[in-house]
Amino acid sequence: MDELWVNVRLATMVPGPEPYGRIDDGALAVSDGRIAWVGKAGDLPSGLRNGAGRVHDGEGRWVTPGLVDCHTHLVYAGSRAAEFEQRLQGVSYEEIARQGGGILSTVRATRAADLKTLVAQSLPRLRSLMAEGVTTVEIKSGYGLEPSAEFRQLAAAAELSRRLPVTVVPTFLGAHAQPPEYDDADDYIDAVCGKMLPEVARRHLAAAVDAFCERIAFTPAQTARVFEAARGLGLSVKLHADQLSDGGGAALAARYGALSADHLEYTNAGGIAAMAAAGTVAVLLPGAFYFLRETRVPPVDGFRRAGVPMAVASDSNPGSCPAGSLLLMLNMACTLFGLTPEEALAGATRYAARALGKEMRIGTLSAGKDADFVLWDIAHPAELSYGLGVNPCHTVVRRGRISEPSPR
Ligand code: DI6
Ligand code: FE
Repeated sequence: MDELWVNVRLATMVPGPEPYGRIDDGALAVSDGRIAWVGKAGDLPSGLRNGAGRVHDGEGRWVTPGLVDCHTHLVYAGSRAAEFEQRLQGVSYEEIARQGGGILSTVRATRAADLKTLVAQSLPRLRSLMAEGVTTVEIKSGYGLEPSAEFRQLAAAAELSRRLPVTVVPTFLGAHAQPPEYDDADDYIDAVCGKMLPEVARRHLAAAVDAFCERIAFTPAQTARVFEAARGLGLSVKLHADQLSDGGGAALAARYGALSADHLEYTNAGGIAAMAAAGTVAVLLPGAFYFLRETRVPPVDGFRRAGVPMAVASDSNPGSCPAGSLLLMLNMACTLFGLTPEEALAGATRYAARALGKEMRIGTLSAGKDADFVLWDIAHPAELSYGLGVNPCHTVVRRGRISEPSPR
């Protein structure tokens, strides 16, 4: 049965002459979980108006596409608050990692957790994002670093999508750190490529493969091996690139046709040009920049000039950004990185969808796409980037159905 939403102001996020793809006095028709029609209420075909099974009055609220968080590590066990205290005393993130803390401390906790515990600890993190209108979330593995624990993280991500009204896009990040039982990183990369990736592909455990290319993680050559294997199995790739140093990660990602390259604080001009040519999305993670008290900002102007689309994501993870809010990231993208509020919102809708290879299904209010949208108590869409710790979310609709608010 078709449903109709009327008396709404639409920020469709479809590019065009109107900022935010704005349509005042809009209407939106939903059929079978998809957007059947969207536009000015006055243009609504009479068949849709008269045939609607139910009409919802938006009471003048703004409606945006459901938010898309295209980069998270939210399935893990434990906390790194003690490490945060250490960092505040002056010990760097890299030093902590080299001492066997950092990612490896979360690996120890995650390996020790069973599926039930992992799901229970991850649920509130996901609920917190969803309470602000997130309807699609990417979740990476990477805290197992051995087949059973990596696959358990991906199983937990799948279980979250069964428990909550949210679309989960799983990513395999086996090449996140060198596990303690390996002396040689290349031997571990052998295991990732030879054992884990084929199973990920065969069991459809993840849609894409990510890696951490950095001084404290894997070299460009090791990353390239992971990408070769992934592409050979028909899996998409993406990369944690140039976060703490310029390792040529952006260009490497582009060379393999990556969906996205993420972080990018140290990306150079060659990397920007390569991303533009390859159509690779730049995923900006201002929360990690903030939480690690970094000083080098990503080359946002360069991305703009080259026409590289920019997404904004939470990076929700225990070490560099224990975030439960994507709206806060929109604010930080503006205040710390210089995005406009419109760019920030496009970064959490349209371009985040593209970073997940899902731009045909989600990311804008367009006929034919999934009916994932949010009604907001705001006077202007810039307010979504303006507030700090403010949640103006009124109603979330996913695949045409109103999501019941769930406790955080
Ligand atoms: N870069 C990050 O910011 C996260 N992973 C990565 O490759 C941090 C992960 C962590 O510190 O636990
Ligand atoms: Fe990350």
